[in-house]
Amino acid sequence: MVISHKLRALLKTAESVCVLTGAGISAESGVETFRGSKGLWSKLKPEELANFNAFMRNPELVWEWYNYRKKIVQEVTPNPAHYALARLQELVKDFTLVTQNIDNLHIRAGSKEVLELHGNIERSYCISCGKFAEHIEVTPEKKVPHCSSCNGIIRPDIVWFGEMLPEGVFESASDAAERCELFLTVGTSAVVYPAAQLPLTAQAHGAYVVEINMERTEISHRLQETLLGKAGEILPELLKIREEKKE
Ligand code: BJW
Ligand code: ZN
Repeated sequence: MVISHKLRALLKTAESVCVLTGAGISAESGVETFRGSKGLWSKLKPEELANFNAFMRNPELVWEWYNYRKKIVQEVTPNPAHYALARLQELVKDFTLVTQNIDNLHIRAGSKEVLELHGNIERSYCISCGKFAEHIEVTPEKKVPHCSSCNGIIRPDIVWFGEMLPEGVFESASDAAERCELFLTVGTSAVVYPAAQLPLTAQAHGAYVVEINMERTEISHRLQETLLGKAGEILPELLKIREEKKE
């Protein structure tokens, strides 16, 4: 992998960095991505599981699906890519981590104030009164959890297609993209909006935008650099360059 002089220089000097992550950053932890021949959606149809109408039609099925995935993400551990970003945050004055992932792995790796665009699988809330649910349990006997206050149906706190992102979160991510000097887009196919807009916003405001992915994506041709390879190998390399700055 060749790291350009420009990126090396920015890694040493940038005081404002914004990073967007997607499912690919957790692939090396053992969490399946969505798209691609081995992705979750090569086997399952998102329109049957990842929208509100599908949930209302068959909440039992949707809960079974999220419960299964919740178990997986609880069993896996963060990988060197997650840890590299948590460490980078300590070295950069203005650092913003924006994730599309719902797997909680950035927080478990020690990242702070993560902007979660698409929710978090560890949380859930009542569709009637909006109250967050504490310890929900889905069992063969109790397949759909209900609210302890109003008995409404509880849903996972995940942003499905056609739903608005959590209030203020995308706005904070856009602000960070607009003011950063260096923007990294890591392990995302960049096809889901508005998240995929962030690298382009950063670029329009003068940032140097670098993509880290196993393959080129929909937006590669518009960015300054694409580093092809595993996030768990490339991000620790980039971190090393930042850490060398101190010597
Ligand atoms: C590695 C690697 C390694 C592998 N190292 N890399 C036209 C029709 C209908 C809707 C729309 C439309 N145009 C736009 C829309 C809106 C829609 C949208 O964008 N749709 C497009 C797909 C067309 N967006 C929305 O609906 C959003 N809301 C919205 O816009 O609100 C306004 C609005 C309201 C009302 C009406 C209309 C608009 C909400 C989007 C929510 C997305 N939620 C999901 C599902 C969660 C459910 C679940 O988890 O079960 O979030 S979609 C799914 O995709 C998930 C992800 O966060 C998201 C992004 O995927 P990501 O992270 O990029 O993963 P992959 O798998 O795609 O890519 C992985 C990449 O990693 C690959 O490139 C690999 O190469 C790479 N990789 N290993 C580095 N080791
Ligand atoms: Zn309720």
